[in-house]
Amino acid sequence: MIPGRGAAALSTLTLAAGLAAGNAARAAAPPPTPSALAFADGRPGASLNGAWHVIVDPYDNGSLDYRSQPRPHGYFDDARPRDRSDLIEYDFSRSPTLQVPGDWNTQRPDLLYYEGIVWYQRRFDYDLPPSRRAFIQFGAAAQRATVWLNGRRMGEHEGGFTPFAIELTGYLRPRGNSIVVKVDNTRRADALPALNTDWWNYGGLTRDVRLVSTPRRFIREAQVQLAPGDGTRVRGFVRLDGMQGGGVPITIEIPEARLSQTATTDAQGTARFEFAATLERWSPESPRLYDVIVRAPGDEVHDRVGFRTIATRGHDILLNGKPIFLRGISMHEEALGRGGRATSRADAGALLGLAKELHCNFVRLAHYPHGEEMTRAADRMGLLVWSEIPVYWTIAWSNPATLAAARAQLAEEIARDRNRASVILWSVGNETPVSDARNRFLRTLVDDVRAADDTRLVTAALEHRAVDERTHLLDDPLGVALDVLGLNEYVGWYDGLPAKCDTLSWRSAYDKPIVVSEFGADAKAGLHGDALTRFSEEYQADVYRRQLAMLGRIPGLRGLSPWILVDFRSPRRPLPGVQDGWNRKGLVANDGTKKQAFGILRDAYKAWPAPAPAGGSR
Ligand code: GCB
Repeated sequence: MIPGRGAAALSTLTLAAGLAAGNAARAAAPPPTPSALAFADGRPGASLNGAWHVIVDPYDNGSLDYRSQPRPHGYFDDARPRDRSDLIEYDFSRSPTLQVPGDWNTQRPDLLYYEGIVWYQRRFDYDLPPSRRAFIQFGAAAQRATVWLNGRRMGEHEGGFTPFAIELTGYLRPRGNSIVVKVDNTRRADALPALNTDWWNYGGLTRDVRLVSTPRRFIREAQVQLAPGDGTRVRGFVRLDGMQGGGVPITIEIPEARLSQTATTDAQGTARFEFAATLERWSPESPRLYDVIVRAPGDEVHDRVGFRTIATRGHDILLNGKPIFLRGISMHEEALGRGGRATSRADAGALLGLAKELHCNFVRLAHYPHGEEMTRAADRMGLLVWSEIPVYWTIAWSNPATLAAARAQLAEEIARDRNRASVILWSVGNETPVSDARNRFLRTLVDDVRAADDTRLVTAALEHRAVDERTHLLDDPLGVALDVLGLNEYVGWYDGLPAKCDTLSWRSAYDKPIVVSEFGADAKAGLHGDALTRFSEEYQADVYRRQLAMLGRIPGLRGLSPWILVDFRSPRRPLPGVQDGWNRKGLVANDGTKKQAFGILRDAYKAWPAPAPAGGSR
């Protein structure tokens, strides 16, 4: 981000032009069906976490020969020399190992800033009964992966934050399987994220890898949620894989509520259902989860599901029909204390535990889908979630392949978390510069969300513009398509000094709830000065104090998620002795040290006023 960019980004588009652009040329075909298996963790199989051999391959030597032509095999297979004269210039079995799940950057000092290709390999045994199918499921491979099993190329995946599965049925051996994964985190202008971000581009098999065994016909996906409305009806669908013809009976059970309902699949293998139910509502104060069991002949899956409704009315966000104010914080998926990607339930618990200490009821999981441990922990801990895909800053808005990749990531994110009560907001972009091409792109994503999931709201983190020295206006044309307007602003840091907060007024072109999705200031823990000393804890604390006073003057403010919970690694931040490669806007340093501003936000949230009556504005 550049100083003052928020205030200077004057849009030349009128609202009407933006609308027209949004309506034109929307993508007609639905995005591809995600490959990941819902409920994979509860199925038989084997974890493939642990030590994998790796070959670091900056020149793509595994795929290309010295003329940069594809090798016949196209990859580093698990070859060994046939005799002592045979020339093979690599050997997985004698190569070092890296832990999976985990980014490669923080496991080896020489890989800290490495961007490129790493080949992962491991061996495993798995005796698959003849009546069953097998899949390998990756929680995430950052940023793209190609997978070979026993010398055969099985599939590939693009997008570093969402799960995918590849079917291995028919190719597994009971003993001595060798799996090779080429993982490539090279940044590309047409990818998501693109070339420029303010976080580190961690590479690797960053989430769990699991071998999953299913019956021939199995439950691939199911949504069981409260239907929008008065919260008295459960609605959803169950999709089978391996169908021949329709008419398969499905049962949906919620034993603790003594509910058991049936439905029947259509010719495509999908059963839709809706039934009346009296269920205790999930909320941050009472994050009640029920066991839900879905059965099809020969298969059953279990989930822990919370039931709540979320809607907007005028400026209000209504959780279970009642206005709620989102007391939030933004966070990256970086492990507290250790740095690098958060990978475990304990990592998720530590980060969200800090949010609870702040008296938050809301977290913004920036700027890409975080691991499933995070949203499951949010379900258990009673934290509402904003979830987003890395459509960040400037991307290739006019490139159809980029749009396809964004749609695929969004579909995969929704499919993974469609039963998480905590997730209330799908965000389609962050600080994206207004243009016709961008509006078309983002409107397509909004349409996709609406087609895939009517039990959550759509948002985006938008910029604003200065009408004059004392007035800022939120009128991004995308606002017309969103339910909730995210607003990023850095008054007091990139935009003037902290005292600017005291005199600024805000206007919005929309009668919709606003969530200030970012504000903040850098402070190095332990660096002290006065309230005008950049990078001191006092400066950051002053920005928080003045921002909190100013926010009450934003019309329709219904939540905030200041930037950010914990300092995070960013190559855009070189200031020696202060940043040293870290964005220091955390309320907490990566070693867990709390800065002064942590206490200011915690106290403000603890005493936060009750929300205004429905329909009113604060
Ligand atoms: C922003 C971005 C966020 C940056 C932050 C900053 O507006 O959305 O990704 O890290 O500003 O610190 O500049």
